[in-house]
Amino acid sequence: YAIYRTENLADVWTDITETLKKVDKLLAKRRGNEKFLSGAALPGLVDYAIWPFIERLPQSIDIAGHNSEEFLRKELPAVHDYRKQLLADPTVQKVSLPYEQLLAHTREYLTNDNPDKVYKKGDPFPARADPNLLRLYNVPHCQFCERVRLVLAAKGIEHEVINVNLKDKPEWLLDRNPSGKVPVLEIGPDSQILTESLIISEYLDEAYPDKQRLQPEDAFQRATDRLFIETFGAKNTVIKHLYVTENLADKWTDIMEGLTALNKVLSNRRWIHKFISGAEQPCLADYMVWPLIQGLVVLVDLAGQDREELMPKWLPALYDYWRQMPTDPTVQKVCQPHEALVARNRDMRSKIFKK
Ligand SMILES: N[C@@H](CCC(=O)N[C@@H](CS)C(=O)NCC(=O)O)C(=O)O
Repeated sequence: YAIYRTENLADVWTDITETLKKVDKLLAKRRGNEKFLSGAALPGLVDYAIWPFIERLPQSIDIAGHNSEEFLRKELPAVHDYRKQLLADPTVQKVSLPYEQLLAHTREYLTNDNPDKVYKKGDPFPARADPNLLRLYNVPHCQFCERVRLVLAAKGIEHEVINVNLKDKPEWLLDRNPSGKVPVLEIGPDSQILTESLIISEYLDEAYPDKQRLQPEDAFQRATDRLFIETFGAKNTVIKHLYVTENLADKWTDIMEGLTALNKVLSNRRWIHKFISGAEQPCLADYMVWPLIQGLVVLVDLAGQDREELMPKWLPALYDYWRQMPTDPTVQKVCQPHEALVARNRDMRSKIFKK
């Protein structure tokens, strides 16, 4: 039962092995030299009553990250041999699931049972129940992960999300992206890996051409969109103040200079369109800059500025766009409302600047 009760099986591995060895001893004693517990040539009621437990027993070993086949052979000889006999029984073959399937079901149950789980160092790798399902390694409040989630939602691409703790990273995240950054996308049965939010987003748009296209057909327009996304990202240094500046009001002149530059980049690109796409729906470029723009307005609020007074006058492009994007159903589905973001960032800042 450890698998259902203990988040980090490595912590209780000694208890698990001790319990398993006791089971092995008990089984060896009861069975003697017989094939089955019934003492007969065929399994009896006692065997069928015990089998479901023996059948599931290796799961705790595999889910704890060890190799159950090897462990059973070396450490639990009675269980290993008894399993071999029972697995040869036609009734067991008819009724029981193959072990790999049983394990996959349990792993799926353990993962899906707790979609809010945040994986950290030492946590066993959550097995991919369906290798054809895309998997996104994610941090809910990360702007770059939000880019990818927007694209997945806008295109309606099925996927699963594994949340990770960036302060205490699981080893298997570092295996997948040695820089330790999210987002990371894991693709197909060969577990191909892609990193970098913009690259992942472009890949998704191209790999799923039957779903709504988010990039322009024209190569030059695609290139200028990319240039815009990269320029906006590179110029967005002002956001660092959220994390490094305790008193934002003190730095307001610097912050305002940064915001004005970004307002200019946006107004140069957007003209009078609702969205950067120029169409009725946002495009990939919108989904790439939107998470960054949300952060900028949070910064204005947390600096104690009167947003409704300041922005329409001095940062009109950012303001208008900030009001426009939440009309998009994908943004409504994926993004947190502004007030929630402000509260989260205030909370984060109070932890950073706690004396
Ligand atoms: N250029 C990357 C940036 C990703 C990034 O910086 N992610 C942050 C979270 S918002 C991260 O994983 N930080 C963890 C670290 O640097 O150790 C992208 O666009 O995907």
